Amino acid sequence: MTRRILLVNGPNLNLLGTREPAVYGTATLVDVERIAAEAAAAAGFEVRALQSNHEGVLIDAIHAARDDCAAIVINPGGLTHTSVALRDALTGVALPFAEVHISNVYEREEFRHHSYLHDVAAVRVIGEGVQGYAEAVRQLTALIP
Ligand code: CA2
Repeated sequence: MTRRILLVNGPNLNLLGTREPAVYGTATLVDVERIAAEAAAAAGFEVRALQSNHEGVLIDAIHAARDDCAAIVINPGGLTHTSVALRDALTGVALPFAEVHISNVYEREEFRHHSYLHDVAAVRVIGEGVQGYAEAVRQLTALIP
């Protein structure tokens, strides 16, 4: 099995560290990708990281992961609460995946309480800040033989 994880960050997560520090902290997307890569390396995996503001780009990357990744860590951003297509892509490739949210979505607006991924994610890490990406990598890699 390929020892590689696809790390996917969805819409607006390129803004990390530039706005809304009270909600999302001060770490940047580059920091997030480093945190995930370090956790993965400790478990013997490498990371391929992608951020996009475009749903179709995310879906294409998930499809491509079928060929050379063992698992996916994804923070779908606002698509969490809206996208059947993203759910279908993730279930379609049948790779185990972790759903990560930096903020505690259950303590925020009602519309953030529903996730289209909640029942198909192998791992969910919610409200642990950017270190949640490391936790997601640890829990997910522990599931891979
Ligand atoms: O808490 C999370 O990680 C979210 O997935 C982030 C999404 C939000 O729509 C989800 O409900 C929860 C939003 C990502 C936007 O990120 C920003 C970061 C800094 C400044 C502005 C937006």
